[in-house]
Amino acid sequence: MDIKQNIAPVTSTLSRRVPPWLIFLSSAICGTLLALHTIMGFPVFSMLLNRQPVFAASESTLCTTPAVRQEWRTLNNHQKLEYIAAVQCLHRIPSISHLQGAKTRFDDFVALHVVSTDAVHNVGHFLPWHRRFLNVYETALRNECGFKGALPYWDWSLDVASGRPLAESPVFDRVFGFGGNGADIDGYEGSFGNKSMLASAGWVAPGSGGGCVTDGPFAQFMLSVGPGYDITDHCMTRAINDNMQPFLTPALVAALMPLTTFEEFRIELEGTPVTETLRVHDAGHNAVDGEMGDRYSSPGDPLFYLHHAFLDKIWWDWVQMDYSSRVKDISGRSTVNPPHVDVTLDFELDMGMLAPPVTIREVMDVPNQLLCHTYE
Ligand SMILES: [Cu+2]
Repeated sequence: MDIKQNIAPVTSTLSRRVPPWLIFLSSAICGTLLALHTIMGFPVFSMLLNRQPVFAASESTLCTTPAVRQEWRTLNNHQKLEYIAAVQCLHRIPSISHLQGAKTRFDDFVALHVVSTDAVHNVGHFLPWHRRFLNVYETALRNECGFKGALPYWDWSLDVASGRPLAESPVFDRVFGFGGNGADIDGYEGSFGNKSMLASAGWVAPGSGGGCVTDGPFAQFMLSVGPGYDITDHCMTRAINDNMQPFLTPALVAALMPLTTFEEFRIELEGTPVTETLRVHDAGHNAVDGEMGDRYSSPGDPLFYLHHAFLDKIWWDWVQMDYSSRVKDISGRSTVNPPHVDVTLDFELDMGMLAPPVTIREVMDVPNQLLCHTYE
């Protein structure tokens, strides 16, 4: 077929119908825009073409180079300090969540967890909700605090395997970590909301400390939300507990991998009160204790994100062992109290004012467009 013959009549018809003054005017406008674009480096054309809101645009960017989430002790000192600085930055900038008590962007995440706790624990979407929660936190560190790296994780089973006290873990380093234990409180008996959990687990004795963290980059770190449902200005506390070590062994992590259904996996990972004794999720919280042992306000300790990133990695490792079936496997009740249904891939994960809701389906595969990270 002769292409020229097909195009020629269209062009000539156009030039016959459009008056010359309109062609002149259009080229003048286009020329001005082009000049602005090239001289000022101003994205005139993209501004005119891009009608998407900023948030949606940044979220729909294709995942070409996923952020590699690494274990804390494998980061070099420079990377560790950059991450710590980004968390401190989030703690300086003002809240946007409109959630009660939240003063800073860091508080926003604590406050969202507090109001969501009863809806997102001991349910089928426990792992997907926390995966999205970490994703929104990591995005805030990057977009609002200029963080270039990936959210690190804390593999506490390495500390248990070392045979050393947990307080000697690199995550508790005073310079290249999150600081050490809380100040000693005489007769410390475990933090708010924690005693009944410990009792139902056959009473694991509490650790030491219990007061404010007094050293490292988060010494006297002030929180506005928590403990529990309270809205109080208080310091971040810790009570590192070596009695949790038997619940955090490498063998226990390995024992999760052969479980064949998501239903067994999620229950075995999350722990009490659905299980009778502690599992890696709740034992990890209670090993740091203080703020981290608080069911509601645990994200007040920056270590929350490293602990949950490791739980998220364990889930992803489990999926990869039988990818084609496990990447679609989701189950569990939608609410703790009846009436409840079983969650499906269409179930929505609510992030309040912090980010748009996404479905469980959108967070099942790692890395994908939305999450854009992977684990090392
Ligand atoms: Cu949680």
